[in-house]
Amino acid sequence: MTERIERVAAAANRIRHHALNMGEVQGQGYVGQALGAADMLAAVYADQLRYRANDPEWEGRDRFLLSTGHYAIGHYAALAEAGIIPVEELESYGSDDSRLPMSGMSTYTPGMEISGGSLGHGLSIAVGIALGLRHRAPSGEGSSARVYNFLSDGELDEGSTWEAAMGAHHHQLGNLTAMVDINALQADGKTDTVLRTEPVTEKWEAFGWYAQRVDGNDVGALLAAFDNAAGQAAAVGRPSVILCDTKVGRGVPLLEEREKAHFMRIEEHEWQLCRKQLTAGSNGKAGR
Ligand SMILES: Cc1ncc(C[n+]2csc(CCOP(=O)(O)OP(=O)(O)O)c2C)c(N)n1
Ligand SMILES: [Mg+2]
Repeated sequence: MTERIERVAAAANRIRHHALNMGEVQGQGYVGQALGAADMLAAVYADQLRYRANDPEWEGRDRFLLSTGHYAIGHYAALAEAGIIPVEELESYGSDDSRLPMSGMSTYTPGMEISGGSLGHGLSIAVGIALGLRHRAPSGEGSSARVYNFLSDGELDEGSTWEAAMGAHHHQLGNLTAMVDINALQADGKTDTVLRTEPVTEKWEAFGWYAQRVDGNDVGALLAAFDNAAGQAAAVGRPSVILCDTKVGRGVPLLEEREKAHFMRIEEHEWQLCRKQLTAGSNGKAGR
């Protein structure tokens, strides 16, 4: 397990560096979310997902659906880490004619399965894809591909998320795993001041899901949760959700302390400091 954790943590560290480099291109953006969710994204791309880097539309691939389109910066970093898009392309982020627009769009980017910016729709699409995969294989036995849906705590405000949750349970979608980034933040402020969604774990359980809540910045805890989900949920046809408490800006103290963290403006002279802080924090403990 130690080697596995180190490998994923090192990937998370690279994802964070990529995200800072991309953020600098625009001078602003959803950098805090990328840093906060880097461990979740690394756990998916460096440990869980079956994919072919040179054939992103390979039929047998696991599907990773980014419901939160504004997290695209973190997702692009993960796609580069996975070898699906070239690292050099990241510097085109948000520019005219780039394949990497500021909000994730499936028509532009290899490996971006959906256009998720209209929040609250990702889980419904994931349910449809998971059902489709079950029915689709020529043998009639269904595909063994899995569907991962990444959503945010803000999306738990949306009724459509809970309709989809009910549907997944009804259809016994053991091939579906949802991951919720609980960073306690939304565009309009702290999540508990916008709409109190707690107790979150109990809600998912009541909707029939196998729910686990973990520190989303602890790679070991994330991997253990994926292992539990595979063993206990998928086997009995139960959808599973991993509720991940994360810290916005994780790994860069300057950004962890920002008041306005949803969409950050970072001054020119601060980027180098951000990188230095990230490197200092990760020395000797890859990715953390
Ligand atoms: C259906 C819909 N309503 C509103 C918005 C505007 N919006 C963009 S990001 C955001 C915040 C959602 O919460 P969360 O994803 O938890 O925010 P973060 O953690 O990134 O701050 C909102 C309301 C949207 N994109 N889609
Ligand atoms: Mg949030």
